[in-house]
Amino acid sequence: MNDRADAATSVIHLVDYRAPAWHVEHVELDFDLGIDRTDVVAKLDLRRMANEPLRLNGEGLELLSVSVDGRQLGPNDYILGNGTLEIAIDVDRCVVETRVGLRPAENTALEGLYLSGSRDTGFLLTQCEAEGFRHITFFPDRPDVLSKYTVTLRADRERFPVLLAGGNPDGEGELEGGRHWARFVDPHPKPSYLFALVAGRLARISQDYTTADGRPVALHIWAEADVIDRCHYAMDSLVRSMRWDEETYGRNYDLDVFHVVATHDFNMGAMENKGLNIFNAKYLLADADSGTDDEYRHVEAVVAHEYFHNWSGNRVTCRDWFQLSLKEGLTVFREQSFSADMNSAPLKRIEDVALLRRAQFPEDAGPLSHPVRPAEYSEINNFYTATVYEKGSELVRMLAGRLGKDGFRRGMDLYFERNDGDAATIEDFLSALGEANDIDLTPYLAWYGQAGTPRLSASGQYDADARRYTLKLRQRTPAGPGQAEKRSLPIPVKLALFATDGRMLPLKLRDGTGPVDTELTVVIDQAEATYVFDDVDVAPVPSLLRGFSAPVILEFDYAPDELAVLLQHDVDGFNRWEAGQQLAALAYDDLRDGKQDSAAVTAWTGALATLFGNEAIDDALLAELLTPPGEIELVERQAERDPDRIRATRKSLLAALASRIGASKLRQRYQSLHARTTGALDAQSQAARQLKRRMLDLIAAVDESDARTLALAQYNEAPGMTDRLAALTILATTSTDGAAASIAHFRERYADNALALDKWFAVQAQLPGDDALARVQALERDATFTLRNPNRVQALIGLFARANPTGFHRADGAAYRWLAERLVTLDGLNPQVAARVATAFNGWKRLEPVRREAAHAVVAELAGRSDLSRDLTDILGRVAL
Ligand code: 0A1
Ligand code: ZN
Repeated sequence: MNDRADAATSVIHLVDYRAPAWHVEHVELDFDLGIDRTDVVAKLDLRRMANEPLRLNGEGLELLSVSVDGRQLGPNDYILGNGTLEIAIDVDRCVVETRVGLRPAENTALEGLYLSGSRDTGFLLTQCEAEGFRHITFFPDRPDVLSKYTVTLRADRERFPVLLAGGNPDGEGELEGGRHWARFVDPHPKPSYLFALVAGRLARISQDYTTADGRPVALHIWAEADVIDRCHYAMDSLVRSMRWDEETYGRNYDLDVFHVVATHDFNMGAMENKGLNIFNAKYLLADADSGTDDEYRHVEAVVAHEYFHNWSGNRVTCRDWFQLSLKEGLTVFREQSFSADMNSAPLKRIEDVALLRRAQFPEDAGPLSHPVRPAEYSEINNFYTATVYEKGSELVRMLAGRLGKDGFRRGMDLYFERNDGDAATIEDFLSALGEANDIDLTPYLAWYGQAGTPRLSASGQYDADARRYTLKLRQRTPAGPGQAEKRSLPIPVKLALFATDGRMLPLKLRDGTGPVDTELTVVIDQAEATYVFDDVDVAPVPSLLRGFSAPVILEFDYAPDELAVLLQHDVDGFNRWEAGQQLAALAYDDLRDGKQDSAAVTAWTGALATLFGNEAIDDALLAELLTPPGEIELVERQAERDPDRIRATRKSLLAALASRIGASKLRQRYQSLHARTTGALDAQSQAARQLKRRMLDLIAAVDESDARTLALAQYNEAPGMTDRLAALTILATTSTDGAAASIAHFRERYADNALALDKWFAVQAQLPGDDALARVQALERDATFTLRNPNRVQALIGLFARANPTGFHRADGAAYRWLAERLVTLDGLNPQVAARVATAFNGWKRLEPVRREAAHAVVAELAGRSDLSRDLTDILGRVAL
């Protein structure tokens, strides 16, 4: 487990890819499980593919013995070191058997085999993606080595009554001394990163399922007894996901059992291990008393995501880790489509694009910027990024849009058929999609290799005499780390033209083919392109990039009134919201610059005040429309960032909106929503809660004491967590001292609920202002705080650093220095989590000068250390550049 900096400099390049020299056709694993000590025997059935010695990966393993075809090797028969075991072998087929010892209870990195929970009651589990399997046994730990697995687990029956591994069950029985065994056979060849086992005391809920092609499947969700009742929504989501993949992609599940396990100790969201998905409890548990509406949607989405990996990731896997987005971008796209089908499609699109802008755009604009398919890496764990996942999904969405629904399905069928049971590349994906449709998609490959968010600038000109509208588009991608010159990309721009009265105009594109419609998509694949529309009656307002048809930053010099037209009338729910966001941003700039009579402020607040009274708009969309860009998005738009100023200006923006609508109307709306609030989970009830929350925020912007009165009543009467947490947040943000009683009450009420306690830490970690750091330091001393639990670390330290701009970016740099100390301690326990938290330093170069200097000093000092993990060293090295 010792990754310390010796390996920090080794960089792996995509162009160096070579096929594996040895295949493992079959692997037999035998585990003798114990918390302090686990022994693993691995028998690898090997076949030579190239004339090279056998090199197996293995890290942190105590090697007990090794044999080749039954012959024990002595220490001179192999080379052990630097994370590999090398054996010279002169036959083409052989069986290599190794025996190793592991120490699960000492594994705080949560990679390989580790203990979740306490020694007395916790359970053992594994996490192998990306390179965790080498912490379990010696193996060619790379995704293009696919093998059939037979796994036998042995353990004390009392301490480990439940024994699980991926694949189908293949027998179980008693052993001497109160021990027992269970065996699992997986008929589908898989890479080592998809291996998993779980052992311990776990409760379960179960459901029978029959696939569309007639296979009966036993579905089991496992969790510790105190939380098993909170797994029913996950089961419901699983069944819906399985049906959806059958109906939408014709993909059926392919084993007799499907296990899902919840753990509180997990570095990421969840993991798609074949037949044995393992979830961070945060994304599996949901109950009315402690789960928010957002969390229900996340559970639904993550359950679907992991299930969909069974085809996009497991049956067709990645040739190497550079292709990570092949499975992740595609699976995020599938998951997003599923959620859109289950909920409201336009709202889902708004949520996804907002996330892309909040997480991926900043990543792509700073020193950690990398292509969706990186060309090199030193630590693959650091590439499970918003770029690989979210931007990767946007690329699949563009391809799907280009092919249309039926064409995309044809392409996906061919992709699965051709690559089933294999390790594939992005090229394989594009060629299958293209060939199934007789379309050359290779130009889209450029999107995968080029980092940075492209800028698309547009300008329009109307000639009233000629009744002609001319639209000019230009594209440019800014230079980034290691990529100075950028190519032009194919950018699909879905567009419509509106008259100022809200009518959509027919689009007669000169030289265009196809019937005249009110919406069409043009693809600009050069630096510049011009489109001429004939027979245009009136000067139009263009609605561009509808549905966010490409992951770019659109620059169009809209007048405030034009944006107001789109905000009022655009039928594309996403673009309607987008027009409001653009308009709010213009209003924000005016307020920041102290402009008294701002046309943008008037247009924005006026349009929203009108929409506020429009009964035809549903509550959820209205709530979104009434939300201006958040502090993080606003920070991104500024050349030099001063978080205090951004926060203050955003507050005045909210105040302007609230006064325009009027406090009494806001209050009335709040009250009528409140009167019909229940804890019900249907879309309408959720939308009502969301809008109610908006009302409270807006009321707080003009009358804090009124907002506090309403929030206190809401906190006390809340039928569920969504209302309770929203009220607590308002109380704590408007007066932390005044919220002390509610904060203490919440802590007491949820003392035994780890996920609810995380929310308690999270709310307080995000409270703005000068005393934020002291508050976070006090919270660190709470008896329930620990650096050993990733969720707790993210709730307090991660959110403080990433989601509390005024608190973290103190001008005196004290929070930067504090974070640096925590990172060093955390790194000694869990390098992956330390590296993730450290990405909070990503944007330091664009801070205003005083903060920039303070951040730079801390980052440079940290980056200069030689005692940190490869994970953290890699992030710091890139951030410091
Ligand atoms: N493949 C998982 C994400 C994941 C990646 C790495 C992990 O451990 C380091 C764990 C999970 C997914 O996309 O859901
Ligand atoms: Zn995934």
